Amino acid sequence: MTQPTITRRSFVKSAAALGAACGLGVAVSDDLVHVDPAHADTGGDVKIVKTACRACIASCAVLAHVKNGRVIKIEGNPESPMSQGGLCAKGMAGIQALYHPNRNKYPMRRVGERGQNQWERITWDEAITEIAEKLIEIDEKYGSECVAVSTGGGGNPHFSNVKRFGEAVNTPNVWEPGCAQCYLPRMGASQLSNGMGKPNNLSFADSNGWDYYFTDSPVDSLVLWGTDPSNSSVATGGRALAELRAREQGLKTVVIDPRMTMDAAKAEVWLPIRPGTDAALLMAWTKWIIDNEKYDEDFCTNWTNMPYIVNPETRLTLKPTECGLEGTDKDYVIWDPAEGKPVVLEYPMNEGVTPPLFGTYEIDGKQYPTGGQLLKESVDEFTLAKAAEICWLDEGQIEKALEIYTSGQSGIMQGVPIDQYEQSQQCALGALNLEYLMGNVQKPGAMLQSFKPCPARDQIPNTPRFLKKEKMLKRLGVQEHKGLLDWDMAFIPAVFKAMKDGDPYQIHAWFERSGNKHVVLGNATCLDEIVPNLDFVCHIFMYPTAFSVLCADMLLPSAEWLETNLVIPQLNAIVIRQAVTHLFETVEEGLIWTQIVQKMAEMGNVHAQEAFTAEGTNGIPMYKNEYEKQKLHLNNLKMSWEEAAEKGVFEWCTEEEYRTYYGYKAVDEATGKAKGFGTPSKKCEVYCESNTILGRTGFPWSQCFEEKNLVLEPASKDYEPLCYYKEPAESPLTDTEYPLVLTEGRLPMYHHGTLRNIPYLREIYPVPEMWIHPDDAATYGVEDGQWCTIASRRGETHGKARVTTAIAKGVIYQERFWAPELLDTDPERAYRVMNINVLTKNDEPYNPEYGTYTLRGFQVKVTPDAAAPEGVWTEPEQFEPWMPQPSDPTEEVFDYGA
Ligand SMILES: Nc1nc2c(c(=O)[nH]1)N[C@H]1C(S)=C(S)[C@@H](COP(=O)(O)OP(=O)(O)OC[C@H]3O[C@@H](n4cnc5c(=O)[nH]c(N)nc54)[C@H](O)[C@@H]3O)O[C@H]1N2
Ligand SMILES: Nc1nc2c(c(=O)[nH]1)N[C@H]1C(S)=C(S)[C@@H](COP(=O)(O)OP(=O)(O)OC[C@H]3O[C@@H](n4cnc5c(=O)[nH]c(N)nc54)[C@H](O)[C@@H]3O)O[C@H]1N2
Ligand code: SF4
Ligand SMILES: [Mo]
Repeated sequence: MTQPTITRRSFVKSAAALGAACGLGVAVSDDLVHVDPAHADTGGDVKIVKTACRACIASCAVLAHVKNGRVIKIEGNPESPMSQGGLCAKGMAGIQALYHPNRNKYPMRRVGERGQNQWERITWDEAITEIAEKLIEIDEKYGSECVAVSTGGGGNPHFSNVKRFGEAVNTPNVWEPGCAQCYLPRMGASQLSNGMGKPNNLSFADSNGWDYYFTDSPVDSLVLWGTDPSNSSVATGGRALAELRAREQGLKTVVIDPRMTMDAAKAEVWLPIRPGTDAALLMAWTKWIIDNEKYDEDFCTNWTNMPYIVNPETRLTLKPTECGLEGTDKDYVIWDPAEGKPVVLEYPMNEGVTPPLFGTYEIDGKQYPTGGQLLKESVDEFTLAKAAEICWLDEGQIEKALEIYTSGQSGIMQGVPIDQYEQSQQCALGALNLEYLMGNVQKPGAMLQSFKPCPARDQIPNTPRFLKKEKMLKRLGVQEHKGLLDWDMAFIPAVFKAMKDGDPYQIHAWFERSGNKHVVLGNATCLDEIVPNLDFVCHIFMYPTAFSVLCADMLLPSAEWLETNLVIPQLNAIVIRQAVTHLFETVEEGLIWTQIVQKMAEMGNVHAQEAFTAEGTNGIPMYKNEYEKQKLHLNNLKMSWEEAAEKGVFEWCTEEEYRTYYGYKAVDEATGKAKGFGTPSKKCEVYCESNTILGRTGFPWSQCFEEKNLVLEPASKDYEPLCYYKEPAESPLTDTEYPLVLTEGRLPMYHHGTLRNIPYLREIYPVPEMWIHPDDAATYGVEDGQWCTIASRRGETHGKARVTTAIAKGVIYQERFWAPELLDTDPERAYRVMNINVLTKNDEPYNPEYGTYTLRGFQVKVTPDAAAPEGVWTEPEQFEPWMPQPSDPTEEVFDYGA
């Protein structure tokens, strides 16, 4: 680092008392660390450092202007392949976040009771030693599975670090509030049904849909099915869509969303669907496409398992041995219409045979349907009229949308709402099946692509998997919800039950590394009953939140994005995030985990010692410092970190090499046949038997290091191979007490629970809007701009009404929010006062595959309030205490090696 730094003042080792107890909140005015409020503009040269934002998942490239060691300006880097120089308000707020007066500046230990907000500063050495001792004590007394570790999902580049930490301390109980509620269902369904690799799925907000970042993509139309790129990927996906629309040939869009989003305002068709009913509409689309023969017959016949014959008894594809044919259990059976008999499939297709997609055939006196036939029968009832009735839509508009989707090249982008209710896996399978029917796979202009993968890594995989089988089997909740095995995560409601009731064992410690868990977890008030049963809670974050004050015993200060390094693959380029400064005693989160494990190793913990060896970790040991870590990211590129950081943004292959299509047709040299897909049959599984097999055995995700082919007990009920529709458990059709359906959707100026302490962002959007249709507003006596109480069966909170026809009738929209300004005076209210997650559910029914609980599509009632909630800031001048206090860089706390 070339900037001047404040010298390290024995930060790490000194055990002397460092200061009196203090609170954390509105403006921490202790002067334990010197802060110079003067702006940096006092002469000197401006240096421009190439880095990348981390305020959401998109990682837009940034040019940071640095003067006298202080960041004075940030702007978008035009070399950025996905954002092309754009930045959103969250990114622009980077300086306010970095120099926020309430940064967690050094490790703190709680003094006084939880919730009293009294803290004392401790050294890093004290903190790490205390944690290591606790972990070893818990391991020896109760077993290491009694430690829970959680992280944040959305936008988290260090997701797998946390899992590596879990493995290093030998606990299977790692989890995060996204996962079953975000992306895993869409990703898992895609992996099970096409095996194209983890990133190849229908999510656009998670930076997929790569073909659409090139304006020459031959895409004619797109279906935005519950996704809102202009708000959820502002500078990347939102920008790319705007550019596709602006092309001469334009871009038609269909938006399926209870809200008139910015993208819906530009769409040909807006379908304001009732939240929680997407599966019904997906099934109606499937039926219409089959009935109107709009499917791609060639793709369906040759590259899906629609023609495969299914055994109704096993509910799996028929094996040759089950019908008197010669072959193995790895073979499949199709119907030969010319011969009028079943034959064993010769991959990819028997010469001269065109097997039927639909129909039921008699073999030895028994009836056997094809996979396609079962799909057809499953959607039989779902006429457009029926879907219109269930989903509160206009039948004609549904048909218009279908006509757009089925003429020309299209693609479905499926967003996060479908991951947030019971039918997560069903909706993901349903949408994938539409794309398989249309043959929208790996072709130019399609959503589902498997472009050339970048050899560098943005996540260091947790391939170590050095958890032993007996520990793996202690992972809470995965026996029933085996889809969680894909991400090596535990089932949140089971973890909370273990914390609260000690069932099946008591969790004793919780390490939480992200923002405000009270704002992102379903039914977040449940933490009140849980946390008192824990011996030790450690929170690792950049600022104090309600979770810090109400739950934590120790706070560790993590680095802001302008203080961190990362390698980020984007399309055919790599974007580098590099530390522009370093403040106080903050530490990059990945390295905090390393320090803890290293200390445990020093103390003689064998498992921790193994974490640093290739043998103990199945090949990828835990890195010891920042340099080792960056090397791990870059080693396949044979490039040094310095070289990469100097470039900032660079191509690792050309656009032509990157945009590879029809990979499934390429010849596999080993077999001389087409490569196909990554499923057992090498075909896209429209009849997703892999889902059923997952539920019965845990395959393909049940391997652990010790036992590669672990077979788990079956779940209590079969996982279904095809999408089905279930009315939401809390339903407006039957609920008279709570008549309105609630849903959520992203705000462009915040990321989950973050940034509510940023003055300029709060100025733009000070409190959450509660969208309500004018007819409902009239019914419940709500005026535009009026504060309201929203209540569910689990609690109540507040929002400020926006009366608008931009929301479907009968539906309420409000996004998560909290009030950091109340942390000092009333930390409970800080998270309860306007937080939708005091209303959401984390109880049954759960999605069978992943255990998804319900965050969207449940019932509420609305009543007008007499006054605004006390103490919530709304006026620009009120945010003054949070204005940035720039300060000089400090030396890194730990020795990062060279
Ligand atoms: N009601 C309702 N609830 C929801 C959702 C919803 O739509 N409605 N959405 C769900 C979804 S999709 C998700 S993904 C989850 C998100 O819930 P979380 O995953 O808990 O929230 P994130 O913001 O992703 O958490 C990541 C946090 O980590 C911080 N962070 C990033 N890098 C670092 C680092 O290096 N160190 C540390 N210590 N912190 C870092 C970020 O600032 C961010 O606050 O919420 C879920 N909850
Ligand atoms: N600014 C910002 N950007 C973010 C995030 C953030 O917190 N803030 N979070 C990141 C993360 S982790 C994620 S997962 C992505 C999510 O990004 P998206 O997938 O785009 O998700 P949302 O914007 O939450 O929801 C999309 C739309 O779904 C609509 N919707 C609500 N309920 C339903 C329903 O039942 N059916 C249908 N069809 N639509 C419904 C909402 O009105 C909303 O407009 O965003 C990422 N980007
Ligand atoms: S979209 Fe905004 S918050 Fe996300 S990385 Fe880009 S600038 Fe940062
Ligand atoms: Mo997410």
